[in-house]
This record gives sequence, C-alpha cells and structure tokens, in this order.
Amino acid sequence: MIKKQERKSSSLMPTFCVIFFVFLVTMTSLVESVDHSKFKTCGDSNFCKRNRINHENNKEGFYRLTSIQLSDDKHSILGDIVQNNNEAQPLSLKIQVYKDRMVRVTVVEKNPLANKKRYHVQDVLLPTISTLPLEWVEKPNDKQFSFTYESSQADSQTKKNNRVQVQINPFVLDLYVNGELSISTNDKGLFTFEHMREKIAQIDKPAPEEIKQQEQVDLNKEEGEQQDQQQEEKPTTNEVAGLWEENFSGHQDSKPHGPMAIGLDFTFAGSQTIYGIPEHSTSLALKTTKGEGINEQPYRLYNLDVFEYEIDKTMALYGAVPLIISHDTSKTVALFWLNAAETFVDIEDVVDKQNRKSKNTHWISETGAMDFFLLAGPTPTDIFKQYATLTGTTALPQLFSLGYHQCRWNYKSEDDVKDVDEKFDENNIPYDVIWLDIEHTDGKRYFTWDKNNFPTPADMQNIIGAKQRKMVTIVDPHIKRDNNYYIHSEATSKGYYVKNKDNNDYEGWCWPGSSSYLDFTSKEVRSWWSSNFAYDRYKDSTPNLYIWNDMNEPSVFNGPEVSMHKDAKHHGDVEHRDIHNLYGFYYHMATADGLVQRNKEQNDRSFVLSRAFFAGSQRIGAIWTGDNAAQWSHLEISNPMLLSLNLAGITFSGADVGGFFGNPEPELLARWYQAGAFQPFFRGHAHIDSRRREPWLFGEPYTSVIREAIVKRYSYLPLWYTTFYQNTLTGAPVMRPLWVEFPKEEALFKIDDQFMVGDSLLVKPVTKQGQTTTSVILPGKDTKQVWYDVDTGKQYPASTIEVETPLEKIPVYQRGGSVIPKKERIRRSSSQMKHDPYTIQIALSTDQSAYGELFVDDEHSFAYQKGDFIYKSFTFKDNVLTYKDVNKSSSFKSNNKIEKIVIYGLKSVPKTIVAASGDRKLEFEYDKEHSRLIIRKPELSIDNNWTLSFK
Ligand code: NBV
Repeated sequence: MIKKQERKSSSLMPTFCVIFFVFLVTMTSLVESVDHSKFKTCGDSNFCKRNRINHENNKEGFYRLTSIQLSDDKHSILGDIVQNNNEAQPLSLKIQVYKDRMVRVTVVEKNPLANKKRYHVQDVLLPTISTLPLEWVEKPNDKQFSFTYESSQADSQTKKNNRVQVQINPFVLDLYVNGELSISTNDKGLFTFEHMREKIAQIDKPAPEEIKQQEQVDLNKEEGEQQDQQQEEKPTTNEVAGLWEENFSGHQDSKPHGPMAIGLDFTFAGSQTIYGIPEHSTSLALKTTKGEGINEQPYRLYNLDVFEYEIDKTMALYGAVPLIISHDTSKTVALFWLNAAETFVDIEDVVDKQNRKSKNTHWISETGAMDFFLLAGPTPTDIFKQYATLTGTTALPQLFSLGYHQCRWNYKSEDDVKDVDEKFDENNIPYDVIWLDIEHTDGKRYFTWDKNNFPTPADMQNIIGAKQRKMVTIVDPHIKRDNNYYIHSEATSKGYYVKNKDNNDYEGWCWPGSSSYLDFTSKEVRSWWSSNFAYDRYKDSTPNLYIWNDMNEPSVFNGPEVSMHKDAKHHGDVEHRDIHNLYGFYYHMATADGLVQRNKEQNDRSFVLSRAFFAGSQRIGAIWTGDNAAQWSHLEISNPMLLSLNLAGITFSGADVGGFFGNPEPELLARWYQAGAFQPFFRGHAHIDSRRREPWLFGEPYTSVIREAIVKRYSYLPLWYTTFYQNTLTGAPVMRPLWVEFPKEEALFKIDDQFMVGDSLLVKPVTKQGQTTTSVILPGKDTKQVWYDVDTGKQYPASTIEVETPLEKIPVYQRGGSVIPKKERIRRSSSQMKHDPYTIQIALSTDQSAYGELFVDDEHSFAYQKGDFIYKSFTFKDNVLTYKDVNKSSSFKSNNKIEKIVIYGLKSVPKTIVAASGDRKLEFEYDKEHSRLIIRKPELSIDNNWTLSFK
C-alpha cells in the first residue's frame, strides 16, 4: 500500500481560500486509492442506464431499412432507417467503401432540428482517405442486398467472399472476410438512436415510446417486484428522470438538448479474443462485462484525471481510442467507432449465427453522429495498415526522445537540476532529458519561470544543451485568471475561452486556483496557442526546450468527475459533451504545432508528451499512462496497458518508471527500469511527496542494475529508431503482443506479460517481488523458430523455458532469422552517439538465414520526409550477407561505419569471409562456447551497398 499523500500546498496558501485548501487536502490525503464516489458508473449515467438493458425481444423496437439507392456518384449507398413503432422519425443511412478494405457506416437524423446539429468528429480522420465506387454483389430486394469492399480488379468470387451482406428488416449488416462471417452489426438488435427533440414543444406530451419503455424496464429492474403505483401514470418527457437534466455528486448537467444517445452491437463472429479501447488498467485481452453470472461495469471511454487509479478496472482513465481489434486463428478484423462523447462498451460471450463461440460488444455513446468503420483485415498487419490509413501513423520521434528521461515533481532549482545532471555523469549513466514539473513556474502561470529558484533559465538550458541533452517543461491547459498574466488577458480579450452554459468564460479550479480553459477545438485558438511557443513569446525558452502537456482531459478540480461540465460550450455552439474525448487531442496538437512553428529554420520535429489522447494522437506525440503507483501490480499492468495503446496506434507510450505515487523499494525500482528500458517511452517520474529516487540513490547492486538497464536501452536505439520509422510506413505497433508475430498460435492470444519490440526482440520483464526464476514462452514451434538469449547467445528452440532471473537479469531473446542494428559505445546521451559506429547482431534461423533493416537520418528534422535518409536491409542467405536499399536510394550521407558484426547460430565455421569484389578478406573469430562468430572492424560503411561472402 502506498503511503498517505499530503500535497505540498505552500504556493497555493497565500492565494486561496481555506475551502480550496480543505478540498485539496481531502482530495489528496485522505484516500489511499481511487475515490469511486467521484466517478460515474453506467448506472450513474442516464444514457447508459437507459440503453444498457437488452431489448433483444422487443420486436416493435427493431429498426428496418427503406428506400435503398446508390448515390449519383456511385460511391455511397443511401437509405432510411425507421423504427418499426416510430416511423415518424426516420434516420439517414450512408454506407461507403474505403480503399484498403474498409466499410464506413454513418447514421444521423433525416430531419435534424434547426437549432442543434449532431456532432461529427473532426480532424481525426486523415484528409487522404478515399472511397471506392460501390459494386453490388446482390442488388437490393425487399429482404437484403450485398456489395463488395474489394477494389474493382478483384475477380467475382473474391468479391463475393469479401462482401457486406445487409438484411433489411430488422437492419443487420454483416461483414464477410474470405467467405467467413466476421463482424455482425446489430446482431442482437441493440441499435438505438434517441432522435433529438425540442424540449418545450413536448413538455406535456407523453415521453417517446422507446425512452419510456427503456426507463420502465430499468426502474423495474431497480425496484424489483414492488412497483410503485405512481409508475402506472404515464410520465411525460421532461419528467422522466435524467432526460433533460441530470445530477451527479453535487453537479448539475443542464442537458439543453435532452436525450440523444446512440447505441449498437457488433458480434465478432468466431472470435474469442478482442483487444483495444484503451485506456483501462485491465488485461490486454478484453474481459467479459455482461452475461450470466458476470457483474462488471462496461468499459468506459471518457477522458478523466483519476486520482490513484486501481488495477483491473474498466473505469475510464486519461485517454480514449474507440477501436476494437478481434483476432482468431483465421482472421483479424476491427471496428472503429468514431465518436468523442462519453461511451460505454459492454462485452459478452455469445454464439454467432453459425453457433460459433463469439464476442458481442455493445457500444453506447451519449451524443454525436453514429459513424463507424469495419476494417476487414484479414491479417494483423492489414489491420494496422488500415487503421493507419484512417488515423495516421506515429510521428517519427526525434532520436533523443527514445533515450532515457529523468523527471520528478519537482526538480526544485537550477542547482538541483545541475546536480542531478552531473550525478548522471559521475555515475556513468546515460540520459537525454531532464524535466521540470509545475513548480518551476511563477504561480502556475505556464510559459513563466519562478525566478527565485530558476533565475537564469536560458543558461540552465544551455548548460544541459552543451552536453547535448534537452530539457522539458510542463505547460498545462488551465489558465490562471489573473489580469496581469498575458496569456489570460489576451485569451480573455480575444474570446478564446470555453464558455459555460450561460455564455460566460468557463471557470474552474486547478493548480493556479481560479482558471479558464482555452477552446482548442477552434483552429484560431490553436494557432494562437502555438504562437506562444515562439522564442520571443515564451521568454527564456531555447531550442533545447520541449514540452509536456498534463491535465488535458481536461482536469477541473471542482468540476463533475474532476472534469469540465458537459454543458460548457465550444466554438460553433458545440457542447463539451460532444467533444470531451477530443479536448486533450486538440491541446496536444496545438502545442506540438507550436514547437514546429518556432523552429521553422531548423525544421525540427516536435516532442510533446500528453496525458489525454484520442484516436489519431499518435500523429502528434508521446503519451504516458498517468499517475500509477510504486507497487508491483502497477509495474505488472504497465505491459498490458502499453500493449493496448500500441495496438490502438498509440505506439510512442510509456508508464512512469518507479511508479508516480509512493516510494518504490530498490528492487521494484530496479525491475521497473529493466521493463521501462524495453518499453517505447522511457521516463522515470515521481510524486512531489515521494522520496528522491534518482538511479544512484540506493547504492549497489541497484545502481549498477539500473545503469545496465539504461545502457541496454541506448545500445538498442538504432533498433527502436528503425522500428519507429517502419511504423510510419506500416502503422505496426512498436511494442507488440506475441500473437501479432505468431497469429496462428492460439496459446499466445492472451499473453500480456511478454511482448516483442518490433519483430525481432522478445522481452519478458520480471514484475514480481523476489522472483528468482520465470518461465518464458518462446513461440514458433511449427516453423522451427529458434531464439537467442541476448546476454549469453544461448540458442533455444521454440518452447516454454524456465530461466533464472537474478536481479541483474532481463529475459530478452532475439528471434532466429532477424538482424538487429545496435550501437554499443556508452555515451552521456543519444546525441553523443550520433557518429558512433554500429554493431550488427545477426541471429540465424534454422535454415541459416536472417533479415533486418536499418533506418538512419539526421535524427531530428523533417528532412527524412523529403527522402533524406538511409533505409537499407541486411539479408543473410546462402552464406552471403547482403546490405542494400530496401526500396529506394537516397541522397543522405553518413560517415558512420560498422564496427562489428556478430552472428549467432552459424552451423559451420567459414574458412574465409570475403568482402564485395572478392579482394578483401575479413578477419573474424569464432567463439565456440557461444557459437558466435564475430567480425571486428569490417570497414563497411552504412552509406553504400555491400556483400560479404562466407566461404
Ligand atoms: O504536475 C504535477 C503532476 C504530474 O507530476 C503528474 O505526472 C501528472 O500526471 N500532475 C499529474 C498533477 C498532480 C497529480 C496528483
């Protein structure tokens, strides 16, 4: 259990009233784990309560299609959806086929209200996505129709096998992949569409039938058999609790537009493992939340600042990606539900139409258009590509940001920073970035400095920069309401704040006290925000300074669920409830743009870490899993949490190493560094009340173990960088579940305590206290896959092995058949390794072959987008090692050499190794004990293509 927290409040005391202090202390010191009373469950959110119930047998409530037709441009199927008992409120249906085997379905009111539009998520889909002309497989009749999602080149059988089959009454839409039913939409008949209505006009009319029925069932459920007489009287629309206003935990939501939820169910046919919908602290394979004997809350997607979150809960956390991927041995398919409002997802074990065990997912969103994509895979690789086509790939990180980051709340002064920086050098531990949390500012006014403790911030950055290291400062989205603060006065005069329901600037409490929140949904506000990062606006900032965006869910201490009121208003009269899950995404976007704008000449890529996120956040920057705790269980859950994020496109992600709250014992800290060294974003961080825990503070053996872990991270930087570059081409996760690489091995589908880095390294971090051995699953039995322990070179056949895990051991295995680029000279930071030579580590498969890639560019700018890079492959085959361009040659030049080639698993020792033209024999040594061949100083460049022949 972590110790009770008591937050430092000295800087708040002079400014705030006692009540606020009491509030803060209550919030932070009395609880040891999450305060559940602050956060809604499905039962507390009326729209979820109304719609979670099954209406499977409610035949009159079924929806059917009418007036199906092809649009004039032949790119859309258009039609109406009507509810059998409510024909007066038709809905408009649009179905489109997108390039790369994706189908999009959109549903909105056919006759929308004049004063309110259903919100369509903006800026998440890439503008480059494009539709295909639709081709019928079977033209519409009164029962059904079907069309293909293949492009026109496919033959007719392929088109038939890869089709969408639509049933008219009730409306059901089935995706077939290779002839197999794969996703069935509205399979359970849970389609719901609470059409928007006028409050005044209906005030005395009976509540609409569908809402009344649902409410009634719900009440019955809650109150059991003992029905109150009063319920026999017909409730009116406005009387039905929670339709036009709702209260929770002392907060009122005025809900001016009344009920407008949408819901739909999707059965992943024949599949028993589904993944995605981060962010939750649960296992990688999503758990069942509904069904006989199961009493779980549905997974909730609603970005929230959850203080001291617990493990294995479906409650919402800081970010949301409404993507579910389903995988079984025959196919991988996915559903992307493009909606940014509060959303619940229930998961139930069902049988599909063909009696196969399947997973049904029921999605309910509070507002917004119904807009979803079915991704037809059929392989994991295809799914990543398809999702990347829709929402983009990860922004290629600057190389430094893949190194180790040292953070704490807070490094107190310039002296403190200098001391920590120097201690890294004294202890021979590399690191790249030192971070400053909120205390570095003048009273939590972001873009300013506390001049007592940080009198010469530019000098401080320059000192750090001289060692080729960087600094990150925090910039949060709540703006102190202080008329002498330039950000506030400009934002106020320009009208850039989010408005409350009464059209005044929204006010809430956060770190600086009374604060307002910029409306980042507006392009104009974003561009103004970006301009604040210019060197002359952000005083004392230098090119070595990068940014951290926290609290952007947004966190509002005195708001409902510690967030913004849903009836707050954004640009274009959009309610906060419509865009809630997008707020952090837009904020992150504006900040990252700011860093790009300030550096036009250097053309530098940005680095911004954000806590809140949405689908597409990968295009902007890095994400971390928020305020975890210094507990073994939090170390353990970091792997599934990061794997879920990676599957959902957010590959540049990490968890606070050491755990944010509390004090890790040295063993936990050391094991956490070992895990973090193999997770994409690698940052040590700690709460203000936790004891100092820089890597050298616990003495031996811990300092050495931590140093070793960080040094290992640095040695694999070329692999990380190349894998991130590959992601820009393929969308494939950087940190991967094992099943992604071995999709046919059912035994791997639920494994989430091991993972792959790219396609070549398998990692099993030790996450248990005092663990002296661990079992590691080495997959690939059927393909005679072999694996090599990266520390000893020992070869293992695919199997489950038991390995010793003394404190210094990180179980990491290189896959036979792979080539990994490394740099093995130990430096102070990644930038200092820039000109270092490479080591090429080859692990041969049983058939004596291997393949791997290397990406090199200037490590920081956008020049690679214009072709300034090296992207080459190493292939070992038939005793020849070939280094050549993957697909195109480039003008980029590098003087880096290869200093060492290490080959594991050679069955016979060659007599000679001859370079290229045959005139240069290379020296090599063979280490029998490790069956390792080493070529030292082969004098090979990474610029040019070459071959080595092993004779
Ligand atoms: O800015 C202070 C902290 C920060 O250190 C942490 O990483 C964030 O997740 N911040 C939250 C606010 C306070 C949390 C208790």
